[in-house]
Amino acid sequence: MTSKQINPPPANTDAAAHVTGKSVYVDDIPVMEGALWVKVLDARVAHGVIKRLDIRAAEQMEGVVKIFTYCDIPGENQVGGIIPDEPLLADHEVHFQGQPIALIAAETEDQAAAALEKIILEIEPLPVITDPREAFRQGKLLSPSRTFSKGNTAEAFSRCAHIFEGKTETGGQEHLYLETQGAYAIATEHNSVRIYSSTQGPTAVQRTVARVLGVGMNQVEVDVTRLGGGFGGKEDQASTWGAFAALVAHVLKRPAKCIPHRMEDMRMTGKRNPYSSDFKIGLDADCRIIAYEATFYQNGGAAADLSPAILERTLFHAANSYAIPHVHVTAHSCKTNLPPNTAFRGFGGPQGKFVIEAAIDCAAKNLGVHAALIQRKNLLDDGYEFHYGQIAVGAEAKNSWNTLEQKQPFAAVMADVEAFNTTHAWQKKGAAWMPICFGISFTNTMMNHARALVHVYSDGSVGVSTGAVEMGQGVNMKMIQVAAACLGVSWDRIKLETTNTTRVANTSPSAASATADLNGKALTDACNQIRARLDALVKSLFGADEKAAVTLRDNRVYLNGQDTDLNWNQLIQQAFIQRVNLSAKGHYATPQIHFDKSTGKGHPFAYHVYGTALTVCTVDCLRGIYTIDLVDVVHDFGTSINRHIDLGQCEGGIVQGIGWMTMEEVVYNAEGRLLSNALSTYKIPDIYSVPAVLDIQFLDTEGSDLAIFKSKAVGEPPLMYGIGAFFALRNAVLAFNPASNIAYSAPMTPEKVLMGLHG
Ligand code: LUZ
Ligand code: MOS
Repeated sequence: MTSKQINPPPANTDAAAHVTGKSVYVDDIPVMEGALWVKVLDARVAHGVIKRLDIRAAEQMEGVVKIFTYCDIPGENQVGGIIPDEPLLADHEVHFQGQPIALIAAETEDQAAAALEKIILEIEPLPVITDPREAFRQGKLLSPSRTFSKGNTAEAFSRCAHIFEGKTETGGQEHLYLETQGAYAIATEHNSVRIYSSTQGPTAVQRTVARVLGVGMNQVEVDVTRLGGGFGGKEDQASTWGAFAALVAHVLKRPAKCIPHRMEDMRMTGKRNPYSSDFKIGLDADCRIIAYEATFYQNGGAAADLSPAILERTLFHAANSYAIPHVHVTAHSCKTNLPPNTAFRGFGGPQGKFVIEAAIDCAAKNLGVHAALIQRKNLLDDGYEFHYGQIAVGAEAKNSWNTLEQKQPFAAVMADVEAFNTTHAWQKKGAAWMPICFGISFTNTMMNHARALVHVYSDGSVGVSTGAVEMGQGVNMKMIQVAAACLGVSWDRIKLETTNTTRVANTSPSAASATADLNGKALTDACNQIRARLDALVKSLFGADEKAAVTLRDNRVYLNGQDTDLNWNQLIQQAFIQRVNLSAKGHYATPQIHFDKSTGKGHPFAYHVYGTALTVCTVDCLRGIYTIDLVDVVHDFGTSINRHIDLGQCEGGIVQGIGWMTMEEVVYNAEGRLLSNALSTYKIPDIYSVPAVLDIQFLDTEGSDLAIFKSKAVGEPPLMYGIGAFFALRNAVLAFNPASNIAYSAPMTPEKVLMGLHG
C-alpha cells in the first residue's frame, strides 16, 4: 500500500464546484413535469387542542391538488426514531409552535402559499412549559433519567478541603445549515418511491418513509448527493421533510418537492438542547479534584427525537479531560413545549463539559488562583478509568497541554494580560485554557458499523459507494484517498457516487465524527477483496509463485519490487477478459466496543480525541463589545490523511463553538414562540468574529488503529475549544469589575458582558 500520509494533501474534490456554483443540492435537481410543491401548515400555539381544522375553502383554491392531514397517512402517523412519540402531522393536540398539522400540495409554490391562508384552524390553548426545571417539577420527562457513577462522592466530599456548588445555563443553537431541510420525491413502479433528500441519515429517511407509507423499506429509495451543511440538524429531522414529499408523491403519483424557507425551517425544526445544570465540586488542599457531582436538566422540547442519546453523551463527557476519583452525574430529559431539540455537533458533550469547566472556574475564583492551574493539575493520563469504566489509552491530555505551554507559557500569557489590564482603564483582556477529550463512536454500540460497494469498470475507472454523506466535511475526498491507497491508483480514477440506500443499505447516519472511520474501514475491506483477486491474477500472468509480492502503485503493477510493464488499465482489461469479479461489498463493525446501560460501565468508544486551546479576548468596558484576539490550539489529529480538510474542520468547529458560547442566542417567549426567528434576530459568527489569530498546531501522535489510516476523527471535538471563549470573556469582565455577579450563563452576549461589567 502506498504512503497514507499525503503531503501536501489533495484539495477537497468538491472545492472547485462549490466556489463556481456547480455543486448540486436538492433544490438544484431539475424537477420532472407535473411536479407539485408542498407547503406545511404549522401550529402557532405551543400547546393546545385542535378544535377545528377546515380545509374546504383552501382545497378549492386554484392549483391546489390535495390537502393532507393525519387522516391521509396510509401507514403510521409516526416519525419518532428512538421513542415513538412524534406524529408526522398533529392529530388532536399540538405540543409546540411550528408543529406540522397539514400539507398543501399545489401546482406552484405561490398557489400552495395562498391556499395555506385559507385553512381555518382553531386551537384551544393549554398551559405552556418552556423551562426544563419547571417540566421536571411537573414530572414531564421524555425518557427515564440516567445516572453514571464512580466511587462514592458522598463519602469523598466529607474529606474535601474545599467544596463549591453552583448553577449553570447553556443556550440552544440554530444549526443554520446554508441549505435548509428539504426533499424531492418521485413515485416509481411497484408502489415505490425515490427520494432525493438533504439528510445525514439516508436510512433514517427510508425507515421513516416506509413506516409512514405502510410499505417495505425495499420500496423506498433515498439518494443523497451532498448537503449544504448538517451539523446534526439533519441526523434525525430530515426524515420529516422526506416523509412530507414522499407522502404527496406516493398518494398522488406525482413528483413532489418540499423545501421550507429559512424562517419556516428555523421555526419548525429543533436545535441544540439548552441545559440548566447544578454542580458540586470538592478539592483537596492541593487543588486536586476529589469529587464531582452534577445534575443536568436537558430541555428536550416536545418529543424525544435524539435527546435520550444526547443526554447519555452529556454523562460520558461530564468530567471532560480530568482524572477524578469520585463522580456522580445525573441527567433528566425534560419535556417542554418547544420544537423537539436534536443532535448538534458535539451531541450533548459540549453541554456536559461546560458545567465542569464552570465548576473548576468557580473553585479557582474562590481559591484565588487561575482556573488553568486547577485544570492542569487534574488532567488524566493513560490507564485512567473513566467514570463509565473505559481505561484511557493514548491519552494526549497532558501532552497537548504541555505542547501548548511551550508555545504559550502560562506565566507569559498572564503577564501580558495583566500588563495590558493595568495600563488600560476601559479595556480589559481575559485568558482561558480549554482542554478537550471526546469519545469517538456512536454511544449506541449497535450503530457502529458501515458498508461500502466498489466497482472497478472494465476501463479501469473506479466507482465507490459508501454510507457516508458528504456535507461539506470532506468525507468524499477522504474516501477517494482510501480507495486510491488500497488500489494503488491515482485519485482522478476514482469517483465517489451519491449515497444511496439501494447501493449501500442499513447505514448509520453520518454523525458522531465517526463517518470517515466507519465507512473508510468498510471501503478498505471492499478494496482489499478486489486487490486479493488482482494480486492472484498478476501472479498467474507472470507465473510467479504464491509468495511473490504484488504492489499496485501510481497506476502501475510491480512484482517483487520490479516494474512489470503492466499498468492498471491493462491489468483490469486482463481481469475482465479472464472473468475476474471486479466488484466487492465491504463491511466494518468497530471491534472492542461494548457498553452495559444497566450498570453504566463498559468500553463505549473506539478511542478518544484530545487537545488544548488557549483563548485570549479583549472587552470594551464602555460598550460591552469584545474581540476574540487569539485562539491557539494544539490538537490531536493522529496521523492526518488530509491536513487541509482536518484543519478546515478544526477551524470551523472552533468558530461554531465560539458562536454558541458568545453570540448565538435562541430565544423563545413564554408562549413558546421563537423570537430569534431570522438572520436579523439570530447572530452567527461571520468572518469578522473569527479570532484575529487562530493557530492550530498538529499534535502528531501515533493515532489509533481504529481510526482510518490512524487519522483521528475531527468533526465534533474542536467545537468544544469554543467554551474557552466564554471563560476568557468572563475573566475580562472580572478584571474590570471584580465584584461582578456575572453568572455561568451562556451565551456570553455583549448584552450580558455589559451587565456584568456594571452590575
Ligand atoms: N448520534 C448518535 C451522534 O446517534 N449517537 C451518538 O453517539 C452521536 N454522537 C455524536 C453525534 N451524533
Ligand atoms: Mo452529529 S451532532 O454528529 O449529527
